[in-house]
Amino acid sequence: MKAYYYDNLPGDQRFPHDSQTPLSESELSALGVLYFRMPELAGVDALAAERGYKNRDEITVSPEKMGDVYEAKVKTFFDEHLHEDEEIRYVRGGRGYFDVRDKGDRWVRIALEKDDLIILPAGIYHRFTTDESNYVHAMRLFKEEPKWTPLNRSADVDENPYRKEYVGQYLA
Ligand code: KMT
Ligand code: NI
Repeated sequence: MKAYYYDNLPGDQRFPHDSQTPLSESELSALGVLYFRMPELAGVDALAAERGYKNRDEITVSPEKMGDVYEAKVKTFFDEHLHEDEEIRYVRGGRGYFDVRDKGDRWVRIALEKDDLIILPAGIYHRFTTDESNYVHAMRLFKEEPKWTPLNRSADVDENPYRKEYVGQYLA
């Protein structure tokens, strides 16, 4: 895992966009974003049990798996959104970038690779993309019924109760 400010320069979303300004794990946790290195699945099972997770699935985001819809999917994942539930993502292979907003509404890029696990709190604005390798295999963990419909950023979603709770807890 490596976290840094996104450079906001033009160019494919899958490029690193590394501004060379890193963030530490504690800076991430101040935004409610928790990182764990998980070389063993048993560690994930324990974390999931402790936090009340009941469901999980696995997804491979790649042109081989997704075919013609790959490019469209990757663009959709990169639309800024939030979820009304905490989300855990555990990378099993390949690489991906989760971008989250910081207190000043700047994009922070979190580069994940195999055995990296991240917890994004409910209500945080974020987006996802593969990197230039166009391949990531990830486990997605859900608390209950997958209530992880992406709510794209808008003035309305800014007023969503889960958003307001997140802002009150982490950005106030
Ligand atoms: C999300 O919430 O944006 C995603 O789950 C992206 C795909 S998981 C690698
Ligand atoms: Ni999401």
